[in-house]
Amino acid sequence: MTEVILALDVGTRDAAVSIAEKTGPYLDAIKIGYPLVLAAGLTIADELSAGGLPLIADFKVADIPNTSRLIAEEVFSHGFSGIICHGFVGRDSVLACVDTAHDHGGECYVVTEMSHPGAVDFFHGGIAERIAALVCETGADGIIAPATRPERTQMLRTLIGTRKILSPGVGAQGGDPSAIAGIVDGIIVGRAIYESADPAGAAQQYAQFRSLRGTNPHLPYPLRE
Ligand code: FNU
Repeated sequence: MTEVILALDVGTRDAAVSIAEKTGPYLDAIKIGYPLVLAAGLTIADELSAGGLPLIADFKVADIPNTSRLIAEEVFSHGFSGIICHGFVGRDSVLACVDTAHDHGGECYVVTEMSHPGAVDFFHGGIAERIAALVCETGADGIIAPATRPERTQMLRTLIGTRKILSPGVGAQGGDPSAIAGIVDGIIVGRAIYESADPAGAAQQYAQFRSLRGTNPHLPYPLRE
């Protein structure tokens, strides 16, 4: 099943709780990061995780190993089940996040290539491929790869095998869920759900793509595993 992960980037605690409650039945996880945590405080994570859905911390951790470990410790003491870190910081920093996540029974996802247009400035030319190799070496649980470039995400799939791919960029950034859902383990959707006049209805629409997992026949790279 291709999971539906809500990127809950709203600016108040009340909006976050209200949208999480309305959309929860159609979601597999919720992802929060700087916008909500800086606005509402980290205790919003305890509150949302009490709702029962897995909660992913999108702080794109990119620091020295010790600071990365301190950030990850804080994350996992507030009910999160996963953390997102950057890969370009190198093996030791990624390992700090991976090891801390695993010490707490959680998961670590590494950004291999971002979804926005400017991501091509640095991630293309071999960097995303090197980060994917690092993901395999460090035992990270999966990658973040762009729904806006399904052919790149499919290429990354051949490098990481059955590790998970969570894919942002669906909806507001132009990514087509029917083009990406078949090659990833989860689509990450933010504004197209939380800015909708009917967030529950929008989440329900995206939930229809759950059944596409492993079905995308249109892309050139075969799955390695
Ligand atoms: P929406 N996000 C992203 N692209 O969009 N973590 C990346 O490459 C990446 C991310 C996050 O556009 C982004 O920060 F690594 O409203 C936001 O929280 O659907 C969400 O995914 C996309 O939100």
